Amino acid sequence: MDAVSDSTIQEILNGNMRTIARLISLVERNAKERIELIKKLHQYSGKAHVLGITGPPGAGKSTVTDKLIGEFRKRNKRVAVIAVDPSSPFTGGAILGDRIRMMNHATDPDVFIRSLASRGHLGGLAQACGETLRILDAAQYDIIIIETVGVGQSEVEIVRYADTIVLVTVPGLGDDIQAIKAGIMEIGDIFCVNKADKDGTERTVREIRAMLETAILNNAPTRFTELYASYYKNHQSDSAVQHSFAGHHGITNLPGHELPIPLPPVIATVAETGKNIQELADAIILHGTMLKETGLLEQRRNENLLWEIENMVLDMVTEKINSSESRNQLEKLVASVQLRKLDTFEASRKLFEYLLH
Ligand SMILES: Nc1nc2c(ncn2[C@@H]2O[C@H](COP(=O)(O)OP(=O)(O)OP(=O)(O)O)[C@@H](O)[C@H]2O)c(=O)[nH]1
Ligand SMILES: [Mg+2]
Repeated sequence: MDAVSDSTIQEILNGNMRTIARLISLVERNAKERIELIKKLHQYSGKAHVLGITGPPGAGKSTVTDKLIGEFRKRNKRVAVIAVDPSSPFTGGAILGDRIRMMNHATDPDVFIRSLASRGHLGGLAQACGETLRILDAAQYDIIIIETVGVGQSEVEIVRYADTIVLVTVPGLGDDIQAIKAGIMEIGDIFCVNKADKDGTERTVREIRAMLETAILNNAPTRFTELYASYYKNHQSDSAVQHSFAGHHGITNLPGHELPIPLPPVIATVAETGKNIQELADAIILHGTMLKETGLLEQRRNENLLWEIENMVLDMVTEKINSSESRNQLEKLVASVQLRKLDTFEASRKLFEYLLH
C-alpha cells in the first residue's frame, strides 16, 4: 500500500472494506507506514458512538454483540466491531468463535467485523485497538463496538476507548459479582445480565442494583451517577424518560438528596433468542444521547484521550528500555551500584535521563 497516498485516505473515508482491512493489518503488525495514514485520518474521526462490551469469558458478549448489530442495522446505522482477545497470543479458539457467532452479518456491506490479536503485550494490544478504532471512526461507521474479555483490571482498560460501556454478566456467578464489586463496576454504564433463561437471574439483577445503590450511598466515584442524575433532572416533565428510568434503570431515594437518583439500567437478556436486546439497544442509544446533551461526552473523551496518550508514552518507554543500547547502559549502571559507586536512586535517575535522549 502506498502509505500516504490520498487515494488510500479517500478509500477509507468512503468505507472501502478491503482498504480498511489492509490498514488494520498494518496496525496489527505494528508496521511503521501505518502512522502517517492514521495521523491523516485523525481529523475525520470523532463522530462514531463507541461502545465497549466487556465481561467474563463465555458470558455471551459475542452473541449479544451479534444481536445488537441486528438492532442497530434496523435503525439504519452502520456498525463496526473490534473483537479483542487479550488473554492469549495464540487467539485461535475464541476469535474463531467470535467470527462464527457474528457470521449472520458477514455479507452486509454496512457491517465490518474484525478480530485483533495480541502483539505480545497488553499495552501493544490496547494501542492497536485505539488505532483500529480511529480508522473505523474515520470510515464513518455510526457505531463501533469493542468486545473484550474483562476479568482483571488490565483487560478492562481496553474499554476505556468507549463512550458507553456495557458490562455483560450471567446469573449465579458469585465470583463474577465479586469481581464487579472489586472495581470493574465503576466503569459500567449499562449492565446486561445475559442468559436470563437460567435460574437466579432475578437475584443477580437485584444484587447488581443493590451494589449500585450502595455505591451511590457511599459517594463512590462511578461513571454514571452524574450523567444519569443530571439527565433525569433535566427531563422531569418528560413522561417517556421518567417511564424509561422507572423501568430498567430503577430509581433510588437517598437521604440528603432532593431528587430521586436513577440507577444505570440493569437489563436481563437472552442473547440466543434476542429477548430484551431491543431494550438494551435503546438504553445504549439513550446513553449516547445523554452524553451529548449533558456535555459529558467531551469530558469522557478527554479522560479517554488522557489515558490513551499516557498509555502510548508508557509503551514508548517500555520499547526504549528494552532496546539493546538501554540494556547495555543499564548493565553498566548495575555494575556501578554493585561496586557501591552509585546508589539505586542515582542509577535509576541516570537511566531515566538516558531514556529521554
Ligand atoms: N443459555 C444461554 N446461552 C447463551 C446465551 N447467550 C449466549 N449463550 C451461549 O454461551 C456461549 C458463549 O457465548 P459467546 O457469545 O461466545 O460468549 P463470549 O462472552 O463472547 O465468550 P468469549 O469471547 O470467549 O469470552 C455460547 O455457547 C452461546 O451460545 C443465552 O442468552 N442463554
Ligand atoms: Mg466473544
